[in-house]
Amino acid sequence: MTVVKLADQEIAAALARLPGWSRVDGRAAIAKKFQFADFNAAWGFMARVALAAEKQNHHPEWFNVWNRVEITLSTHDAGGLSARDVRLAEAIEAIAAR
Ligand code: H2B
Repeated sequence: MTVVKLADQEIAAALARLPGWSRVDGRAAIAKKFQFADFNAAWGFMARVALAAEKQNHHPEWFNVWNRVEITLSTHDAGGLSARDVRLAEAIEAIAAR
């Protein structure tokens, strides 16, 4: 399925509404580092994000060490950033804010 890539301006507009998210150097991706009280909280967050990702059929690249979770979003089907990354980032923000 063809996925439409976002233009630079659209990415900038989306990032303005997504605090803490920024473009990744050297690749078409956005990323954010989250920190929680402990592993239990980080894992609970990851479990919720995993369910949202599966629902959206759009999946994060992520890295966890104890209470830290680093998330990178990119659309490999598009070879760039798409509205799917923005939608998942918005869902992740809603989960983190709970
Ligand atoms: N996740 C991400 N991050 N990018 C994709 O292009 C993507 C995905 N594509 N999850 C989906 C699954 C695709 O590979 C399946 C076949 O629908």
